Amino acid sequence: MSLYEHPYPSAELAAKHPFIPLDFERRPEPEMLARAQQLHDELDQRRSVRMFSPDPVPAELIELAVSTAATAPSGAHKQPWRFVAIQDPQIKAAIQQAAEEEERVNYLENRLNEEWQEALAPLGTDHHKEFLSVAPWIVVLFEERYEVRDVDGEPERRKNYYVKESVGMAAGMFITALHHMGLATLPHTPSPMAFLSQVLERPENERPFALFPVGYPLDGVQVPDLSRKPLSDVLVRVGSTS
Ligand code: IYR
Repeated sequence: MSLYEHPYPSAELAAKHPFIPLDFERRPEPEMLARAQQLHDELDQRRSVRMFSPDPVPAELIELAVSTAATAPSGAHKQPWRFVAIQDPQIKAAIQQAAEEEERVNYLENRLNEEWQEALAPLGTDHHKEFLSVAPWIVVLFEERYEVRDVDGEPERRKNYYVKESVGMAAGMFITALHHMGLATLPHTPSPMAFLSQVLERPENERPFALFPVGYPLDGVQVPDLSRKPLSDVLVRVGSTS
């Protein structure tokens, strides 16, 4: 079989799951380098912020960020993600209250062990989470552990694959999309997060993965003076080079 033929062994399967030509443009290497450098420099500017401006952000921008995140690859193309976007001040306040209660136990009743507290010290975090009601949007990302399909009027469970990996990749693309359009966020994982399912009335097959306040950074906000690991600490090359 040549590369250009359909990979399925039978015409029946090929008809059921058709393939189409890939839309892909090869670029000259100098252009590739310039684009790669530009994206790197842009993303290197990204910082998580914990203080937001209350200025409104149009829903269309949130929709575009979610659409971009939903281009992520996923196990067996199951797309096991659900983004819940909240603007309603009452729901945001309810989320803040529940998150702060969980984090109060973490920080003040030592549910975070000593090593963890030490790791968090440079970030200056505590159990107060004002950003949850100040930011104009909260987006909660849920992972769909399984799919519920209607089969002849009966709900049937279909397993999703590599759910955490898939949803993690979508989360990264969501953060990238927000930064690229000029918005800030903070991946927040109030722990435990089960209260989000109740407050947002999500079904049994969905589990909270992470929560993102989204908005503009508060004017004059400061961020921890952090540096990123150098390439030599994050990239290992093995074997001979060509
Ligand atoms: N979820 C807690 C603790 C926390 C954990 C990590 I990992 C951070 O990078 C920051 C905070 C909280 O949000 O306070």
